[in-house]
Amino acid sequence: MKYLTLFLIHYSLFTIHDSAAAPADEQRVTKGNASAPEQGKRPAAESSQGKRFIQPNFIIIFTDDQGYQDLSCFGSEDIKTPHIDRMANEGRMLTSFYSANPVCSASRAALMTGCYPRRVLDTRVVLFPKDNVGLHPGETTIADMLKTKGYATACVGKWHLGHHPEFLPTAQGFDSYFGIPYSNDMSHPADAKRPRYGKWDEYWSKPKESGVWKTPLIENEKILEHPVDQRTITRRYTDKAIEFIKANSGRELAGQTPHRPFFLYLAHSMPHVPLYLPDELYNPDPKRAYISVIEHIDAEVGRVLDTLRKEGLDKNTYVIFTSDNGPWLRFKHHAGKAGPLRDGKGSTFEGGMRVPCVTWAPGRIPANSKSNDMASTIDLLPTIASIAGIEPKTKGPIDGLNLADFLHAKSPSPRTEFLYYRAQIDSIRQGDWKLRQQGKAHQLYNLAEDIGERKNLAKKHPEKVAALKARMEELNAEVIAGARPLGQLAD
Ligand SMILES: [Ca+2]
Repeated sequence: MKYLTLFLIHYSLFTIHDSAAAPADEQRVTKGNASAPEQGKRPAAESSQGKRFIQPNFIIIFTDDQGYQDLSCFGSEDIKTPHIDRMANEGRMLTSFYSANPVCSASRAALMTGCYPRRVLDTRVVLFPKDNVGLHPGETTIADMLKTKGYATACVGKWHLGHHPEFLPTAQGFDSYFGIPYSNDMSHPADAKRPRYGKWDEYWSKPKESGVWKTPLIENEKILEHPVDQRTITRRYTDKAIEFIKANSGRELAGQTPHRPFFLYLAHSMPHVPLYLPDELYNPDPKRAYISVIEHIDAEVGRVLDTLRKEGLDKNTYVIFTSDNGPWLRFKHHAGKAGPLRDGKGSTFEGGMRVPCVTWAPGRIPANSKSNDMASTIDLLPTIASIAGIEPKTKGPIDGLNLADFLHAKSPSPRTEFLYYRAQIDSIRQGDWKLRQQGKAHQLYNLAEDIGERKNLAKKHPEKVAALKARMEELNAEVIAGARPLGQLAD
């Protein structure tokens, strides 16, 4: 059997490390909800003040290559996103929110583990169908963590942390998986020849030929459809997500669905190229391709939010909408925009990693609020842990910080520093200052005054450059010293 040995090793054999702070809302959490709930009962506990603590649900909606400006509420001039805008009106927009890498796999590893990708994915940033590696199954993902508290967990959409069964979501804490295992421009290894790259107008003109991209659709560990019909995939992800929400809603009316808190990771595979839409939404004008795809995603996000409202879950569910990295600018109207930020996907300028972020939990997260404090996808694991009343037992140290009070607008963000990695580190932000190191050259920007990173102040402030460089090296050395192995298939 080819299956790797590491897959058989139980998590508890690894060093256990308490990495996050105790729950922020102590008075609402008691020992009574420490064990997994019985099937059919929503875990609840009496606090010392007699308030009942209902385990909240969590949904992360993660899009692919969506730019900082690609929502109306983030300033888009041509895309209309009424559903996500409503979410922002009812919730909190974070305008200095960072993905932890400017490309797919590394960004997702960071989101799932609360770690800079250099700590958990080595120097790999994008995994390909020929690769025999993945995120180590011994890592603690958000799903693993929530399972310790009896959560139902589902991953719907693009995974991209290893496509072999040993690395798929069902090996990483998710009860179920429905989605594509890598990007929608990658083919199953049996179809090694990839269509000519970059002819996006041509592909857009032939929507019925979406099958030229031989990307498989996987259910749990098995291929369900190959190639996946990319025209309908965004909608089918949503259908699966809604099915999962309803199955765990605990709706009294039906009396049949079990009461169970849930975690849904809904990772749309677009607007990564190639772009496709359901037939009835198709517009032959290629200049409308990207715009229409985002508007379609927005409508589908609206369906998820409407389901929460209809099922009476809107007061007890956190929804976080964000993107895995900036827009792939060289593909023009098949890509988004990061204005007013500089550059896009693949870059450690702000446009590559600062992404739109809208958080929503009516009655918990204040409505119509906004913050420009620094925060990152790596902070979501400890934040969710805190809100759920869990002290995460991760495989080793993590880099994320607990943002629960910040999300609830009770305190500023505790994040005052952030490291920017591609395969290796090259930048640091500390407060308003950002240092980029490119070979021997340095670029120093004050983001409060120069969000577009146009005015290099390195020569003017050599002492600042030296201090930030030293700090970047110090923090990076900690990450590298604590780096953990990538998951490898046995020979
Ligand atoms: Ca991406």
